[in-house]
Amino acid sequence: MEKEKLENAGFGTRAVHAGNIRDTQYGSLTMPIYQTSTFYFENCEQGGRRFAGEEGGYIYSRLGNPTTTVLENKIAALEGGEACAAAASGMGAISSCLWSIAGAGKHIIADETLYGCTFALLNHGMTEYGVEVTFTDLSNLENLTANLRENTVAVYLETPANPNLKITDIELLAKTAHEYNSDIKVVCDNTFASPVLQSPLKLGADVVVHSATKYLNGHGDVIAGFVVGSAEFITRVKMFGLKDMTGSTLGPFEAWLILRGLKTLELRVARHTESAKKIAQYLYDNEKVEHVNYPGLPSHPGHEIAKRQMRDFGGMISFEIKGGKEAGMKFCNSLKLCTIAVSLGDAETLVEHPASMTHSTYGPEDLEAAGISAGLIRLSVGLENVDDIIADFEQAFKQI
Ligand code: LCS
Repeated sequence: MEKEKLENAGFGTRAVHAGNIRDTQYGSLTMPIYQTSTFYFENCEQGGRRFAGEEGGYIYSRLGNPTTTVLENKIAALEGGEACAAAASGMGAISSCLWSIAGAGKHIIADETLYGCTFALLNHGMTEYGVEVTFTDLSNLENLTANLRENTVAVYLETPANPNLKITDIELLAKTAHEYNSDIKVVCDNTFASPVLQSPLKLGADVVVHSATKYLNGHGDVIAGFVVGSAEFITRVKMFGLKDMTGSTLGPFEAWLILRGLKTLELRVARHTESAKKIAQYLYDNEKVEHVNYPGLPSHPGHEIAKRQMRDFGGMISFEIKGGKEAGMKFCNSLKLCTIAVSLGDAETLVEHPASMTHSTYGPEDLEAAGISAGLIRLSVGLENVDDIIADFEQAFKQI
């Protein structure tokens, strides 16, 4: 398909075709796996020219690899960004991104509800090296304006947030941050929504980060991450953040698995979402349930913003059962079809207990501020038939 046509093509078409190159050597339909650490030079002069940036071509797979390049170009097209850098994990992507923006004496404003290891990186990682970090509730714009400073270089958020599905208005946040200082990078973790459902860059964010371990790969067999943004910023992430600071390079085989997973991303997310809507309503109507967090429910405080900035509400839910942590644990331990595991966005329905698992990096006071109660259960709705998931829930509720 011609490039211009592809830019206007639907998501599924772009997921299959964007960024692809034709294999002129053998006519391979799928992108070959260039399982190589290094690339030979015709002579020393050519090697020198490549290192000096005077000639294109690959050098060494930490700096770039053909299989990974196709994947990066595809992700950039799906997020609507100029360029993308792949990393060996979501945390590799986030740390490479943030170390490309901040250093000693610089200030980051971060939302207080974040994936546990992102919180750890910001709260007891980067601060060790002289970066100042303010945690606040960015869904309330006043908290942004009150904390912006001359040395603020980044505003960092997840929406929907892990694990309580809090929604933040990306457009309003980015506008306000940029009015204060147009150089501030608004970084949005788009893992929970995926590019199928939300386009933060189009809403004014500067950078999107992903744990590709989740929906993007979608099959529970890869750890990976991405940073997407302007060509200039991604060059810095690749040539400084990834190359020198973290070395968190994605392997070509993992890149190939994600290319395979992306072909069905739109279909999978539609199914996850359709089932999650039914399960959220089922939980909402269940008298044993205290509270349900799902942006698609009108009772969710971010429902109106989610309707505006998301194309649909996604496959993640969290909820609390009456009886708190004890009842929640009993419920999870009674499930037969659904699996107790961290991670999300897989074919299997997964449940976990954030306070003791994914968010155990938070102290007790931080947990409360972040809206992560002791009894909260997080649910990643899988691709099984929804009636079977609900039947499993029914029998588990009977055990309480
Ligand atoms: N961002 C979000 C929103 C995440 O949920 C995760 C991982 C990461 C970044 C980090 O990505 P990774 O390095 O694991 O690829 N979230 C996990 C979770 O909720 N359960 O297990 C991992």
